[in-house]
Amino acid sequence: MLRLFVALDFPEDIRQRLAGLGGGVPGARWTEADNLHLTLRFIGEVPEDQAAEIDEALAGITAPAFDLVLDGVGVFGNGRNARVLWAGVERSDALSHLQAKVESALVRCGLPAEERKFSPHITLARLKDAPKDRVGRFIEERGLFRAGPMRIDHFTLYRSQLGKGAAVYEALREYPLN
Ligand code: 2AM
Repeated sequence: MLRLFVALDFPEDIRQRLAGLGGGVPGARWTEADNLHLTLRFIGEVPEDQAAEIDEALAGITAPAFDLVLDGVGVFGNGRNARVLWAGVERSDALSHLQAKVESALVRCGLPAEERKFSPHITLARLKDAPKDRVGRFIEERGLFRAGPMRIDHFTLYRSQLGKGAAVYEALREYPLN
């Protein structure tokens, strides 16, 4: 079985800037610079023959390349249940278009449709018992964060391997946008 997801990756300088946002929140586990990405679709565990079908379906996607701007930071969950600190993106029809194409390609491969609304974000940290005031201060202080525009000219199929520490992500294949 392979644990898969589809994501956008970012150039080194952008990843360094995102990683540079980290710090100052007790109970936060920060994503390493190399692991920062924007998930288009989490697939989960699939057998190898289905993974091959998924690869083929993703390779068949045609969608235009586009420019993306990263904009602001936020949190999923609130109060004592704050779970994830993230960086956001400016609204992008091209991004939504690509995500919809990925979604329908995967449904055609027999995966169940994603029920949750697409809310594009880059996970900066996972939180456990983070003090509310420190989370609030992080968001205030980093609220003006912006990066880009950057050219998005491919998307990537990743394998995730869970272990003792942070998950290890391996790029299996890149699919060009035209
Ligand atoms: P997250 O960063 O918001 O947690 C690899 O795990 C990627 O897939 C992560 O970016 C994660 O998003 C995303 N993802 C979406 N749904 C998931 C799920 N049910 N389990 C694990 N990861 C999921």
